[in-house]
Amino acid sequence: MSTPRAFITGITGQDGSYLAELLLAKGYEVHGLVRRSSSLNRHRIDHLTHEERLHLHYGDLTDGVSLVNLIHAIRPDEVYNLGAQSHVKVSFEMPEYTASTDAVGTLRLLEAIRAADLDCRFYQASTSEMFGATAPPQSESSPFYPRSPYGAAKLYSHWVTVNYREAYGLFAVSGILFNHESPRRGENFVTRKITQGVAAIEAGITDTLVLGNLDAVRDWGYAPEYVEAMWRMLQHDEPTDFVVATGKGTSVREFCEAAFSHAGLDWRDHVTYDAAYERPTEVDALIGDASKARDLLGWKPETDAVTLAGIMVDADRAKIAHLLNR
Ligand code: NDP
Ligand code: GDR
Repeated sequence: MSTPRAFITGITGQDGSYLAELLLAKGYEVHGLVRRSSSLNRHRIDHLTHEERLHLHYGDLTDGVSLVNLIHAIRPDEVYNLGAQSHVKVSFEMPEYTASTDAVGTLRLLEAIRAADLDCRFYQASTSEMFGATAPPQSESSPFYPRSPYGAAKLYSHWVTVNYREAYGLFAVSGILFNHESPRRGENFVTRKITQGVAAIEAGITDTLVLGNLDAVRDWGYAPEYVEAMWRMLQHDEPTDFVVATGKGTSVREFCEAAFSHAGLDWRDHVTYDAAYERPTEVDALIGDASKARDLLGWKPETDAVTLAGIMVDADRAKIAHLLNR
């Protein structure tokens, strides 16, 4: 059997880096899309760049020509579309760019696959943000009600993925993933902001952490487990969409409490509020029902939010200790 070939957009992001690791370990040839920037931004995959089976290509989801050329040249067996402007609050400040990347970008990629007449499997990184105002628990059959330009853009991509499956028979699936975190999480998402804050407070670098809405409830899982679910979706015998979640809701306040107490600190002594971190429309509560993934893919989460907070605090502590050289 020939070496399977995967193409990942968003390979420099949290999920892309874990997925690249997983696929390389499974023997894949992995091709990743990287964006040109004035200084290199590949710290999450630096440890993989010695791999002979890893190939990085310049391109952008807003540049259809680059996608057409790459898909034509690589001829992947599996495409994972993880690239996105993924910050909900930023999407209110950059709605048009968010739509171009997170909505039309998916269409551009699907059209590139169609133009190349490829028999390949396609994974779309859909999100619990598409449920938005719909009350939990949310499953594959819950109604969508996005509450941000990000959620609305992702909803377009979700439906266009379904449509390409139905219209052209493409093996295209949408993974509706609930929040998942790790030590590689971007610093301006709330979990990482909290765990970095805890490590900095403990090291005496700062004394306060400024946050917005503490009442929001999210279903936080561990990112390495979630990329395994993505891969399983593309190995399934039929293309169908899946919710991936832990099924347990935790408020931002509770996550704070867990992270601070892991370091022997009381969050109430350090956390202050700034309305600047609120969103024009908030998503109050997301808690997923992943029974379908459990039943059809044999996937189940292993790490709960409190354990996750501990893993992330320990990683941020180690980073600070390394920086301070102690
Ligand atoms: P990150 O923000 O960590 O990574 C996003 C990736 O997309 C980066 O590699 C980034 O490149 C790339 N990217 C951004 N804009 C473009 C563009 N215009 N063209 C090409 N690539 C681009 O996200 P995550 O890894 O956390 O998430 C992966 C995907 O899953 C995203 O689509 C996200 O919306 C979705 N998702 C994430 C969830 C989560 O909880 N993490 C939950 C549900 C869905 P660069 O490094 O150059 O910025
Ligand atoms: P989310 O993640 O919007 O759920 O999107 P984020 O961590 O940004 O926010 C979670 C909740 O925390 C509240 N919050 C704050 N958020 C940030 N970023 N910074 C703060 O200081 C702060 N204070 C309180 C927010 O209001 C919100 O309620 C993530 C992204 O990964 C998306 O790409 C993905 O699709 C969804 O998860 C599922």
